[in-house]
Amino acid sequence: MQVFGGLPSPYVRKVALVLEEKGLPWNLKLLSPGSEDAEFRLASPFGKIPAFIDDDYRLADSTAIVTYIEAQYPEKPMLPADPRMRGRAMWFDEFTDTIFCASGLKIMFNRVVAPKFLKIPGNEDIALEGERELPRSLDYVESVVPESGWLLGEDFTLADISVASMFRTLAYVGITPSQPKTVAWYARVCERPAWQVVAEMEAYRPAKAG
Ligand SMILES: N[C@@H](CCC(=O)N[C@@H](CS)C(=O)NCC(=O)O)C(=O)O
Repeated sequence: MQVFGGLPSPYVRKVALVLEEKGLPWNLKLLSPGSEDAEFRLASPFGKIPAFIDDDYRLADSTAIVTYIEAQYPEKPMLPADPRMRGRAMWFDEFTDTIFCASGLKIMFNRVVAPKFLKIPGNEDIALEGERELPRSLDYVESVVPESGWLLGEDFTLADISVASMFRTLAYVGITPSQPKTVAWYARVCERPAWQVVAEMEAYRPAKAG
């Protein structure tokens, strides 16, 4: 299996973590959003990362990719079988993609991706807007994260992967979890072997990254 993109993206890292947790063989083709790489564009018609290939099957969007991986390779499930728990897992994934990432990536894009990776100026007004929006997501996570175990209980799932992946991306802009239950949960995530494999693959290591 091949994943296209860069691991600083919370969406790309999410897919990488699911593949590693499941122990599936995969490799990363490093490229930026909008790349004209032909294989990438066949899988990602709008040029967004991640994109994904499994044999002759191509797909874009982290949630779509994870849904495929889970259905095709059901061992070591990352999505619960129980309907209510599965719905809850998808809620955490969706919350992260559309609320947590929406504010966090305003900061990440304008302070790191644009100036350091794309060599174009970032927009500090948008970064500041992201900073103003971010606390509601951080407070929400603290309100739902358990004292022990994982977001859905005993099983480590996509819910933990999605939320933790965005925290890892925030480390690039110097933001680390600060609320006690979130700090402890994130530390537990960072101890997982799959997390450490993917963290090792990330070339850029912020000082306080997990
Ligand atoms: N919902 C998509 C979001 C993917 C996404 O927006 N990726 C960003 C990088 S973090 C991107 O490719 N941005 C370029 C663009 O929007 O054109 C997913 O879950 O994969």
